[in-house]
Amino acid sequence: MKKVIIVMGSDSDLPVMEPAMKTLADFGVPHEVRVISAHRTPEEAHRLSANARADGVGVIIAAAGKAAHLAGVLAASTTLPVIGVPIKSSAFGGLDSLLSTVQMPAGVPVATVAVDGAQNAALLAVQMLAICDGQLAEALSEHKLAMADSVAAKDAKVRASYGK
Ligand code: RP5
Repeated sequence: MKKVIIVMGSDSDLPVMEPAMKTLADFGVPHEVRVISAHRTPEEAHRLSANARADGVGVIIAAAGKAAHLAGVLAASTTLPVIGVPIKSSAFGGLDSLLSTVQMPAGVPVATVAVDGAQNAALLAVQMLAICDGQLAEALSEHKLAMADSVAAKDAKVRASYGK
């Protein structure tokens, strides 16, 4: 199976991104985690991205905050899908990160999830890998059923408390 690489602009992004690691582990998807900055280590960002396909990577997840150019910079040097996670910042609550990540020029797409949307980034990566992997697709179906069961259980509890 191809692996997923999670790249963060700083180790300060790690607490937000931990659900992504957990989700990939839950689906048995091999993954690596790196701290590489579009601004502080731009050469390493280019090197990782340019070599990612040859290194067995299927999807890149890039998380960054503030002037969050990491996902776009990685997308510039690869034809692999890049999923961007805008990290909530203190000054603008993540709107700065969201716009920096999502507003890519035509020709270089970044699939941007919600601010701090680490779990959805991982699920989207799994869904991309599942295009050509029946077992992974089956695991995703089971995950959806489990989510529906959990909502049904909450519904039953609320109805029992408040009637109807
Ligand atoms: C971004 O700046 C990082 O992705 C992080 O979200 C933010 C702050 O980084 P640190 O100053 O905590 O290293 O590049």
